[in-house]
Amino acid sequence: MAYQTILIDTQDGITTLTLNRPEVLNAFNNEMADEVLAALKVAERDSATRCLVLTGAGRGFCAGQDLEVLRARPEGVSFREHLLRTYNPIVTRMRTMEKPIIGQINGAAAGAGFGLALACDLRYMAVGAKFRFAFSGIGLAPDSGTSFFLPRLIGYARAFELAATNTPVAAKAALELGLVESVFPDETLAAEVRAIAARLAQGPTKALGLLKRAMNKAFDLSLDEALDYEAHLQEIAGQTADHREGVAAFLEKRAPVFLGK
Ligand code: LHQ
Repeated sequence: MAYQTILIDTQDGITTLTLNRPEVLNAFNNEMADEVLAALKVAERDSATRCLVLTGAGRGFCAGQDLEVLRARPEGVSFREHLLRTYNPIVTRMRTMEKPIIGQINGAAAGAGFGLALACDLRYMAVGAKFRFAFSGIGLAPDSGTSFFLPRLIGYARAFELAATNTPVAAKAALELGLVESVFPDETLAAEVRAIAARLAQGPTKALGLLKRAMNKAFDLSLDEALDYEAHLQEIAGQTADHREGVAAFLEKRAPVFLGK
């Protein structure tokens, strides 16, 4: 499929989705939202994708909604309808896709772009990049899952402070807060992420998908319910070829070769 606003590259089990409107720090217009959603659907189905990397072209990761589009909005356009059509299904897809998603935060991530970064399973950040909540800066409430993810990651008061004051969060501060897993020099970020993604892409993809499902669901469960859900998922994992391969490789004292099946 030919995309106009994103780039897709799939190699060695890793699909890289690059937001590609660098002249506006990869801010979203409707076309980009549609294309991201379409590409996520393809990545979810495609067995050649065993790990997804989300990043931005140029010096930004994603500046959220394109504010020129917002300024030009005709009377009567509903923000609710807009969100239901764009960021909400994107964030839902990212959380329900049973494959690891890495945010390669190459530059500024703000507003819905911050939300997308937070919706990834893992975040690795360039030292020169920054996060900005942005919504409060333009008199808006949170969207794109930011009110959901931020307090879960860093606790309520820190999340509220960051959001209410709209203070930019530099990479080192993001690391200290627990917003990202590691910070790398700008010039080596892509290679570092590639190495991490390669490791995940060679993993037992089905089991990693079930791990993602279990950990996300556990937020809403009691211990008894979580134990029961784990037993249910283990029944599924126990029937995969990768499980059989993992046990055989251990007993034969060799590295497992997981095929994602
Ligand atoms: C931009 C943008 C941008 C257009 C930078 N649009 N041009 C959606 C719709 C409905 C309801 C509510 O919610 C939403 C979701 C949202 O995402 S709302 C939040 C929208 N995003 C923002 O408010 C973020 C605005 N941008 C910023 O805060 C900064 O630009 C960041 C922190 C992203 C980067 O800061 P700097 O590195 O200092 O870059 P800059 O500010 O100088 O921007 C560079 C250029 O990019 C500049 O254009 P220029 O022609 O002067 O080079 C900006 O105008 C443009 N740009 N964000 N969202």
